[in-house]
Amino acid sequence: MSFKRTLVTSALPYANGPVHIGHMAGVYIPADIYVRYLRMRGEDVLFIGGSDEHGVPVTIRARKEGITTQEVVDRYHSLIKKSFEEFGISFDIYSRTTSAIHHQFASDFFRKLYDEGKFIEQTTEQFYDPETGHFLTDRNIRGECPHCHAQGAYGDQCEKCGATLSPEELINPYNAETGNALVKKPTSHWYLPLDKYQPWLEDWILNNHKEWRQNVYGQCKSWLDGGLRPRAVTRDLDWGIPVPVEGAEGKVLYVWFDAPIGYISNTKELCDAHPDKYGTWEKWWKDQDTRLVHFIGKDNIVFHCIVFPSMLKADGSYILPDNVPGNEFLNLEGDKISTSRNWAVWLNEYLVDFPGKQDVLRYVLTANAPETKDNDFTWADFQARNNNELVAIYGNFVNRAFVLTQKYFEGRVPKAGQLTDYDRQTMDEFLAVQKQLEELLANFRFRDAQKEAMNMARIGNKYLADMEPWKLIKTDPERTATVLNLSLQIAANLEIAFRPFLPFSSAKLREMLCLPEANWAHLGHFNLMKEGQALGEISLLFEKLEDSAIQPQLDRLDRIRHENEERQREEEMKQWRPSELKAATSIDEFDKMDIRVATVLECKPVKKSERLLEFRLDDGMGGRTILSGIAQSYPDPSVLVGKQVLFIANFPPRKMMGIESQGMILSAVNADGKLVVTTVSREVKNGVQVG
Ligand code: B3M
Ligand code: ZN
Repeated sequence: MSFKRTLVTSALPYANGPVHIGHMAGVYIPADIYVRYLRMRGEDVLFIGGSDEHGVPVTIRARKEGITTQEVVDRYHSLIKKSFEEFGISFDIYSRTTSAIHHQFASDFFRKLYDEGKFIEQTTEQFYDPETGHFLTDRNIRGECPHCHAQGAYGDQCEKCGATLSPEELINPYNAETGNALVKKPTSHWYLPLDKYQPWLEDWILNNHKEWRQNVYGQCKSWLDGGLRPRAVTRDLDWGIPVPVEGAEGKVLYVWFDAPIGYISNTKELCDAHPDKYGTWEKWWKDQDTRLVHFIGKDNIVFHCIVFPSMLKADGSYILPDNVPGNEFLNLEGDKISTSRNWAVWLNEYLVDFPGKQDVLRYVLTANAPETKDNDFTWADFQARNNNELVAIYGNFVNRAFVLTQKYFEGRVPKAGQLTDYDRQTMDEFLAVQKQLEELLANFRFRDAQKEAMNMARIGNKYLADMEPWKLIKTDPERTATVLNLSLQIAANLEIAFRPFLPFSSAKLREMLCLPEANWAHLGHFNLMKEGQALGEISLLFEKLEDSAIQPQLDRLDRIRHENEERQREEEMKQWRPSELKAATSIDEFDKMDIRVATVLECKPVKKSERLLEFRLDDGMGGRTILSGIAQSYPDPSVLVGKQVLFIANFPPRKMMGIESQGMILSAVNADGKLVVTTVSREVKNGVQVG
């Protein structure tokens, strides 16, 4: 199918925190590369972005920071918008879902489906906090996990054992924020009957979009195979777009209902403001000649491939996405990126530490784009890619071509003479790589595409190294002129090829080369630089990054890791509740245990064991050795030396790691899981019994 125009959207980030490298690698950089590429090809394209300002995450943030929800979204919307601008994410519009236009548009969208009877209304029992008068969302409900009995499991998941939960399954559910016990109360909501759209979705996706990325297609298939059920599109909340139906007070549109409509309302906002430039919004959303592409992360796949298309289909007047390039996740130094745990590289902070180095981050994130599987960002890789690729290949080539031209030809593009076979071969190689590059870009394979752009720079580098103009100049100035002419032509081509990926460096290079306006159609031409034309001022495209620039980043992450461990400990202590009493026992049973007191003479880790400590005890009976699995709780075991401890003296000896253990030292298991050795409150004789 051929299209007249392309409408590109990128997921609307929640305005509950700044943007981090995971968002950039998964969504915004790939979308931006694609859009820049299409624009350079002269295609009609719109790039829509905006902040997602409704939903529970922003309200949680507001309560945490003690400010109003509006203040939260205002703060983060500006911060996010600024970061996108600073990193050259070239939206045609970046708006927000609290805008009046969006509220009206989303409200009308709902109302039309409501009037046409596209929703079903259902009453269900939901958890309610009688003290605050609020219904609670799954995430705001906590309680005891029915599987592992950990305290503080969430209404949707237990973080201890990983089980997926529904709030009904929690034992003693309570309001996560107030701690109040919850009751069930009936409430009615509107549902989009996704089951009705199932056959249509199956045909549309499974039969007609086999070309979608495997991860996206696969997720859709598993949702469809599992059978779709009606999905609530309203919520009991006081933050959001009011449900435009009489008697629905206190209810708002579900955030995942209004947010994707934000793509449309933002398009409308743009088109209404500049009708001459962009035409009508309907042209972009209702004309079959428009191709719609959604850039998203993997957690958003179901909403963009199943829920939103069903909403559009229910309305009936909209086009549907042609492709949904969904990415997997980017990790940071081996751990999942997390806003709440501050485990991220934030864009605003990055620019403070690496001012002007937007393209380095863009490059590294694209090189590690999680296109087919989760991927990892590490600072070591960041440094290596900067030094070994951007500096050593691309930057080095451009710099040499430039410096040599200045040195031998007074900074003017030298005249090209007769081309040799090797020159032609170099150009052919370049053209072959270009073909690859274009194919990869068209297929959303940006990571490999960028590799090909770097391969173009490699071709230039190799050409210079093979031709050795610095030697050639002594014997053959004319041939040197040709070599440098071709090198400068290659440099001009690199400016074009890298422009979608590294827009800032390309702008810099364009200025250095004094390159006249060039677009994608000029790529592959080796006459872009005119003979005799003066070059501009030289500057370095990229700079080497020393270890001293990277170390502070690693130190910061270490600090955060430590803080998180501390916080998790505190959280566990807070959530702790005593375990249930064991079944009744008797004094006779207890009497069988021979518990005594001993003084710790020596206490040291057992070699090759992460768990075991070896105790040498004065038990008043000639001494004994006991091994105890508490090493994790005592990083410095010497603190136990001299303490009087309780131990079971009549366990049969047991060999572990080649050492015989003669009994068991008693420890209390603290709320954070750490073991604390028990001791006596006043000195007693070693060997006395406890009873
Ligand atoms: N705000 C979720 C997210 O940021 C959501 C995307 C909305 S796209 C319409 O991952
Ligand atoms: Zn559990």
